[in-house]
Amino acid sequence: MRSLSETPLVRDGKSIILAHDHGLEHGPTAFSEVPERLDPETVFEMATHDAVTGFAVQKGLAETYYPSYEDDVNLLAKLNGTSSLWMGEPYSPQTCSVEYALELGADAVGYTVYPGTNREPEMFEEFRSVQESAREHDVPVAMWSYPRGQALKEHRKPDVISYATRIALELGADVAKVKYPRSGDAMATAVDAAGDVNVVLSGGAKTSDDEFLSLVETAMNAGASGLAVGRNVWQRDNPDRILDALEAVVFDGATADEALPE
Ligand code: FBP
Repeated sequence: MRSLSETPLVRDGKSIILAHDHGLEHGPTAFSEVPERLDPETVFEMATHDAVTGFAVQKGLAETYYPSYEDDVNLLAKLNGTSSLWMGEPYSPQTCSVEYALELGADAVGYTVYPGTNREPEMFEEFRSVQESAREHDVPVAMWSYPRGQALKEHRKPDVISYATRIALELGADVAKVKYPRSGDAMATAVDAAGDVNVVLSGGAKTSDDEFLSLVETAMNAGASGLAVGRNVWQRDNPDRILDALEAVVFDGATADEALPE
């Protein structure tokens, strides 16, 4: 089995995954302030930035647009997803197999699991089959580990997030993508709970340059291996500017202040 560091998803042990599955997960309103980005090609272009080690999209976008970008972009095929029209218990059905993702040229695969929901058993079982196929084909697996469900009042509680990273380790993921547990100390605990699994920070709703880069700096100081970010990049007017700054913070250890151009 290849180690994660031998794959293109990681550079010097770190990753910046650009996520662009929001057309499915959140719907076209996610693009209302940047309507030109409804055209997936505009975001594929962003993924050619040097900072981006993986580009997470659903198979429909990969089928249509990835052939023009396969030399410049590392594809992380998202293998399940759900729309915000679904009002039932959180659940993310499988939309693509590992084998089909590889046919599309995927360098890595990603899968959302919602621990704590009534459908956790099904999701664990479905992740089992994805993880085992990924091992068979020697392709890394990133788990979007997002605890949800009626018993959870607070999705970002420190204990909940360290449980989320631990679940990624226990179920055999290579990367755990988690929401920020509200402090650097809690992030460090979540990183410890993950053992040798790389923990990446989920970007969240768009915030100011300062606020976002400081959050990334705190997460990196806490031992995170980078981030998987969507809206905080492609909802910005100047995505290259924030990608340059993220590259400096994640790969070069710059502070948020150092990374932000005047
Ligand atoms: P953001 O950086 O925009 O939060 O994207 C990360 C991500 O995990 C996406 O892959 C996914 O579409 C979205 O967040 C899910 O967000 P939520 O859990 O809030 O629906």
